[in-house]
Amino acid sequence: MPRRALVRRPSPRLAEGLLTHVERVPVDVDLALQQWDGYVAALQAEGWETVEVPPAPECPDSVFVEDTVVVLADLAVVTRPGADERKPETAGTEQVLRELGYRMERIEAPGTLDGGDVLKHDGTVWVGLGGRTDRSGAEQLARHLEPLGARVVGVPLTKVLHLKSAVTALPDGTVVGFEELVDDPSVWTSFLPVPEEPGAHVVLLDEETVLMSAAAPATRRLYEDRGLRVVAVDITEFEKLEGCVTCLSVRLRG
Ligand code: CIR
Repeated sequence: MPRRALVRRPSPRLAEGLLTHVERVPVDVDLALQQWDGYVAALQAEGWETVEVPPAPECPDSVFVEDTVVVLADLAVVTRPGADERKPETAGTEQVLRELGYRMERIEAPGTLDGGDVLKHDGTVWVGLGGRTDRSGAEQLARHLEPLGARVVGVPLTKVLHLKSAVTALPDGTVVGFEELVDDPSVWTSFLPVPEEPGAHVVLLDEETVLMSAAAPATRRLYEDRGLRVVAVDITEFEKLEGCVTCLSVRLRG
């Protein structure tokens, strides 16, 4: 089965992206475009076919395509993003996944859910309940995913934008997080604190390889000491907008 990833070219208005937990720092849009090319090239070099969602130039945050959909097996649940500015972003993602043959469901109003709040590993789906995802959104997601055998667990989120800004999972299921930003690490039996905030964000490329930000060298060494191969990319311009490696793509596993 091909391993595909959805990506979406940054908007020329990227620098106007939303900010919630960090101060605005000027974004270099040309550099962001170069970094996005580097991110896409890194996925491709690791054997992932990338599929571009049609750009949404009028939506500054549209590059963060992960927030627009949750995909499990043959089902794509189109989200209803918590920020009104981001709600128009879902149409393009829905169109592409429909063309790829996915079954479609949708988070309906008044519920909200951002894909960045959804961490999946081995049949469990943790959903961060914070500024962007509410209980109705999480309940709707559970109704769509539970028939596929998933166990959906809501977790509190107050310190960061999205659940996956706080924690992600390594290939062996160890949940990694920058502890200061995790509301309740005891949710996970195997929680590993990492020394740098961007180190908490990994994209699983295969069973032994993770993609992560170049801004977390000490965490990179920690992962390498655990036997993982690490691909690191510069994404400084997206980090200024509370983005991370996870939110720049949607991985479709065949
Ligand atoms: C936002 O506030 O929605 C964007 N500036 C950042 C979204 C990052 N997405 C993610 O972590 N999944």
